[in-house]
Amino acid sequence: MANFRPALIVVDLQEDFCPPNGSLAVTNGRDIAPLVNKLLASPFVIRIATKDWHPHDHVSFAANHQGKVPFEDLITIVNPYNEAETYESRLWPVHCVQGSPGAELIPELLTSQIDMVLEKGADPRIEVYSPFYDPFKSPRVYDSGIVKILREKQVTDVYVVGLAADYCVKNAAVDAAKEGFKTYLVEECTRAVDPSAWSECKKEIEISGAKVVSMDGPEVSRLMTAQ
Ligand code: VGL
Ligand code: ZN
Repeated sequence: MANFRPALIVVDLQEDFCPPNGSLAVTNGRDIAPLVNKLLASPFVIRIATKDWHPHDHVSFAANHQGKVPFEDLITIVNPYNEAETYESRLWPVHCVQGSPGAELIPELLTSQIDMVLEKGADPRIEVYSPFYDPFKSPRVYDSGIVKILREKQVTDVYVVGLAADYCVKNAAVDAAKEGFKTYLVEECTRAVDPSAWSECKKEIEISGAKVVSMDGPEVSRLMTAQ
């Protein structure tokens, strides 16, 4: 396996996305930690954790829009540099406010095995689910630089885990595939905000070229035996 250089991206495994107290708790979100830790022990070229990292006045908080209901209502996000470019985005409870306890990575995660933490969502004007870049085509408002990091490390394969499956994890996997990495979303290491829509969501992920794989499958076993 001369040319197998895997990277792991642990997306938003933060208190606010986990029971019992998270403001945007994903059902059973905390339960993925032991399996994520197991993956972290594999010989990845680089292990990156991302954090959702919002200011109080973030556009995705329903509380910042009069009369809007979290989880239900949508808002139109406009490219601040190109008002012709817009997208619809869901509104959420206040979550992952910069420096708050809810924005902390959960203590169950073996952070000593993580090489780098990337924060996203700091621009109050736009919603960014992907740890790669925002959904705008031109000009792009946010770019984390993760593609450069992965290329510098000559990464070939990207494994994506974390929360939430149907938002940030999905967007991370889709963008990794779009950038040409062989991409795997490890299903046991994620949970969805809306589990009833997960099978439909998986299809969308696979259309992008990323594969939804199992902890017991060959893509993960290969990690344990690779060097
Ligand atoms: C996320 C909703 C809002 C996520 C972040 O990490 O999936 N979901 N902000
Ligand atoms: Zn967020």
